[in-house]
Amino acid sequence: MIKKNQTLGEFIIENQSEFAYSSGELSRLINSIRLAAKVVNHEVNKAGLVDITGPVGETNVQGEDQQKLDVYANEKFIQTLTNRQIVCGIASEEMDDYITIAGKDGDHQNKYVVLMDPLDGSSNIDVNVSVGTIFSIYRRVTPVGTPVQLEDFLQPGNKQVAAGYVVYGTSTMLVYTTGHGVNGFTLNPALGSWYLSHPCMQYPESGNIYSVNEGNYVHFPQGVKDYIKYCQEEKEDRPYTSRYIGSLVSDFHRNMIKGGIYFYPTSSKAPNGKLRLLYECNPMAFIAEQAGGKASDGYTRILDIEPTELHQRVPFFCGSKKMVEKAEEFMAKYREQ
Ligand code: P6P
Repeated sequence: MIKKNQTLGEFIIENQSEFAYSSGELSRLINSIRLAAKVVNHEVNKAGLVDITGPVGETNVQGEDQQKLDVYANEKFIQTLTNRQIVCGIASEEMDDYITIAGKDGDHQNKYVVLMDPLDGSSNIDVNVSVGTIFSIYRRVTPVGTPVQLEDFLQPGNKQVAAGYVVYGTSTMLVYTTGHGVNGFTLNPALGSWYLSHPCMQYPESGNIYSVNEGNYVHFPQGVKDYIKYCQEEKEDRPYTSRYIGSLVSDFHRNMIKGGIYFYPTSSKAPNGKLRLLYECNPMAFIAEQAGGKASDGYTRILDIEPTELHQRVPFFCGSKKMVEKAEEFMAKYREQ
């Protein structure tokens, strides 16, 4: 039941039956994410005022400087998920390995694992550009009652039970899917409530925005170069508009509303692209497909890729279906047989 402006809490209760294995645990999981998102939003919004921006002096598993807000956001989501006794394991961009949560009696009865990028685009924090949180939720595959294992995290994206993102932008939004469409909730910071502002989000079938870091052009394979030139030529509905914020969540969110394609392809500098399969590409691909869009690595559906490592990277093309299919046509021309 979709009623515009209903609160997130009302929405979850009214749509409880849609959640896989609707034992209420997934609802409580989504509720815990909305609480953590509010807390992180508060810190993100005052980052310029207190000394929690800027590198913390350590680097994460990706070798990227850890901004203090990265560390803070990671801790807040872990704390909230652990306190609510809902998940049996968490993997994060900010942690080399996953963590196991034994549950209140140490009996490992919790059924869900969460994979997240707690603060994506964090290099934008100290220049006041929007950032985001991305999360992906699976039901564990190992027996309930035993400690969670790596295989509980290395599941293909088509097994996700829920996925979503928070965009800390001009307004703060939580956008998520449980496999029954995509709904966007806007935070009213004065009341601390999330309101259903964007029910049943759908990509326009095509669009005229392309989002890629063109500074990497010389390093792209010929198929990507040809597609970029296709976007730029004066023909049919082109040239398209180039929009690239450098924050996946923001570029994705704008393109889902206006129509467009985001791509972070393979290059000679980054043979597997930059984005991580498990906690960036899979959740965004689940949302994209639920909103009528498409997501691939240029050849293969993202959600069908069998993961091999927790932090593995994949090339990523995501957006309006017709635009992704056109990009794939150019990629196919040069595919080594
Ligand atoms: P580049 C942020 O670090 C991120 O993971 C995405 O949010 C963003 O789209 C991309 O990397 C930007 O990478 O190499 O273009 O600066």
